[in-house]
Amino acid sequence: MQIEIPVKIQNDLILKAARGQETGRTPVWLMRQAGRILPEYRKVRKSVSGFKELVQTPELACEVTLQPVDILGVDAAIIFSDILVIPEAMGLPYQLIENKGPFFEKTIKGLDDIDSLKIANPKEDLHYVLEAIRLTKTELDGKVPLIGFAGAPWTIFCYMLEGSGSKTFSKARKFLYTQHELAHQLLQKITDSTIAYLQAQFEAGADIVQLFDSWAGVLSPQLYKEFSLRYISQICDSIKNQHSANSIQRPVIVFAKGAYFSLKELGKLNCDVIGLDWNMDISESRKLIGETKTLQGNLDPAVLYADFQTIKNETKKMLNNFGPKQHIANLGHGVYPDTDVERVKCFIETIKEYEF
Ligand code: 1CP
Repeated sequence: MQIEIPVKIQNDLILKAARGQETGRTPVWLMRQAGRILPEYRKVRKSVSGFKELVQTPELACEVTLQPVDILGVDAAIIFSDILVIPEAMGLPYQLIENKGPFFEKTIKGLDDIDSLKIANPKEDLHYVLEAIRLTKTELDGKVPLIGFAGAPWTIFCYMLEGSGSKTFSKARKFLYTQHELAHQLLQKITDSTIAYLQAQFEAGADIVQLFDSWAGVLSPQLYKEFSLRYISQICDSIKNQHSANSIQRPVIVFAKGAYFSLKELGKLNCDVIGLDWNMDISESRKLIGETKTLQGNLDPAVLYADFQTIKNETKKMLNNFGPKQHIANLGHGVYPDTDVERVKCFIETIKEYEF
C-alpha cells in the first residue's frame, strides 16, 4: 500500500489562528466565497444542467473551490458543496429551483418518515464530496488550507421538516413542541450522519471544518440548548476524540447565526473557533465566550455595498475590536450574491495590509 505523506501547507495562518498561535497578520476567508459573486463561477454554472451537477462533479466542484483562492487571495478554500447533501444521503433528495432556493418533495411528518431515514454512509452516499476534497487538496498543493463543512443538526432538521427555506421555520418549531421525543430521534440520526460525514471529510484531506447553524436564531435560549447545542456538542466531542486518538489536528469552527443568547454555552463547546454574526457585539461576545477560543467574523455583509473608503474604515474598526490575536476575519454571514468583486477584494486587502 502506498502511504501518502501530507503536503506541508505554505500559508497556514487560519490553522495557526484556530490554535490560538501568533499569525503576524489576521487571516481572512469569506462564507459563500465560492459562488455567484464571481463571473468565473457563473460561467462554470452555465455550462452544467444545474447546481446539483456542479456539486456532484468533483472536477467542477474543485474548479470553483479554487477560484476565490486565485481571484480574491483569501487564506483558505472552502469545498464547494451544500449542507443539503446530508438530508439527501439520508433519503430526502433536494432540488434547487432557479431563483427560488432549495425544495424537498418528501418532508418529515412523523415516526414512519423518521424510521425510513438511514444514517448516511459517506463513502457510498457522499463519495462525490470526498472525491472533490481529494482532488482539491491535490490541486491546492499546500497553498492554503481546505475547509470542510456541514450544517448543524438543527439547521438540517429545519429543511427536513419545512421542505424549503422559511422566514420563521414554524413547522420545524411546532414539531419541537408537539413531537418532542420524535424530534430528538430525528436530531440524533442527523447527528450520527454528520459525525460520519465530517470524519470522512478529514480523512479525505479537509484541514479544518465548520458547522453552519444558520437558523439558530429562530429558537428560544431554552430550546436552543435542548435541540441544537446538545447535538453540536456531540459532534465536537466525537471529532476531538478522533483527534486525540490519531494525534492529528482536527480543528472545528462553530457558526451559530443569531445565537447571541447562547454565547456563554457556545464558549464551553469542545471546538476551537466560534463564528460571530454582525448583531453580536465583539467585546461583549469575547467576555461571554471567554479567552480560550478564537473568534471569527463578523462584518455586516451589507457594508460591501458601500463606497471603498467606508469599507476600509468599517473593516479596520472590526479588526481593532477583535485585536491582533485569536481572530479569523470574515463577514457575519455569507457574502450577498450581488456584491461587487472589487469591493470584496478591498475588504480582503484591508485585512491583509493592516498593522496593529
Ligand atoms: O448557483 C446557485 O444559484 C446556487 C446557490 C448556492 C450556492 C453557491 C446554494 C444553494 N448553495 C451554494 C453553495 C454553498 N452552500 C456553499 C459553498 C461554499 C462557499 O461557502 O463558498 C456553502 C458553505 C453552503 C452552505 C449552505 N447552504 C448554508 C449555510 C450557510 C448560510 O448561508 O447560512 C445554507 C443555509 C444552505 C442552503 C442553501 N443552499 C442554496 C441556497 C440558496 C440555500 C439557502 C436557502 C435558504 O435561504 O433557506
